[in-house]
Amino acid sequence: MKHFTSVKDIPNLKKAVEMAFEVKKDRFAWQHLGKNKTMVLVFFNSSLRTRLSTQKAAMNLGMNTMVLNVNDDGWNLESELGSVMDGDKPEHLLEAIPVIGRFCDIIGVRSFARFNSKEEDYSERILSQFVDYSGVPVVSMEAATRHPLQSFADLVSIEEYKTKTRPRVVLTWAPHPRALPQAVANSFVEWMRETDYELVVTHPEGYELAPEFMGDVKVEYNQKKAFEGADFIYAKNWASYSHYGQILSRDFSWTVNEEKMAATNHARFMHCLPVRRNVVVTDGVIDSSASIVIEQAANREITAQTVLKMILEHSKEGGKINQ
Ligand code: SN0
Repeated sequence: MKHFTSVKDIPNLKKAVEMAFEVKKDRFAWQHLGKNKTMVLVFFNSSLRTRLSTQKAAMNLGMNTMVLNVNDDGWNLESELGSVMDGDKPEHLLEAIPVIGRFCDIIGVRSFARFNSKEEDYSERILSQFVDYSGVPVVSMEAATRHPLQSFADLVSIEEYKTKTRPRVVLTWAPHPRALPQAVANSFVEWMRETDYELVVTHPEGYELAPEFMGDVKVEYNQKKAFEGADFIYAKNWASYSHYGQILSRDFSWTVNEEKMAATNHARFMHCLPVRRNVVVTDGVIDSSASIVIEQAANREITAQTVLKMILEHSKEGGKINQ
């Protein structure tokens, strides 16, 4: 694997999950792989888990890490091709990206959907520019339409906690005060479709995810029905895709609460975090023993390390890494 921008980059997902469990058993067993190698983490947006887990993962492999918070520390970067740069952006990604690439062996990049236009976000312009111009492997740390490092940790968490081979996994929309990207939800669906789990997505009308992510996945508009018999409840807000970037509902009747969890098959509660308590999920649920959100977050280190390990191993086998 050279780049990691979606589940499609993983040659064998079953093997990757097995590898994640190997890594979890002894995360310091591959320190030699990253010796004298450097990862740069580029953030266009805020981060807590991704920042810490990815750095920790790189360090577990013996790598050095450098972090660039573009909005705070760097030049304001232009991404549009052909733009006349007489505004407030002094540097273009066309220079910034290859320069960053000269100082490292792997780049991680976080660049959320900007909600200016669906076409712009869904073209993944920024992420693609990193892949095209950096000259080194690129790891998505959440791009406009996907958050694959999160989804890999979600999958490993479900594998850890499932009590049957084919659990019923329910992705539920939940209310939120801000318009959030579809990336986590898109990616979760994309990864779950690679398994043989029973996947159900529930949301109010108008919140349908992009068809290329949903395929033939079942949508159940009645949240109560969707929860029946569920083994995992994954809550997440996203803004509308059809009415792109808009908030169509703030309906608190979609908040995940104790009563709804009681209708499930003793389901585990999941969320990628950060989570708005008593908006997305009640204190009663997230503080209960059903909640695995902290373990899920802890698995971010494990799966990020698995991804970096795969990239380093690929480069060792002759795939080009810096110089
Ligand atoms: C991001 C999102 O894509 O939904 C990152 C999730 C890993 N979430 C937020 O930006 C939440 C911000 C908020 O105001 O609650």
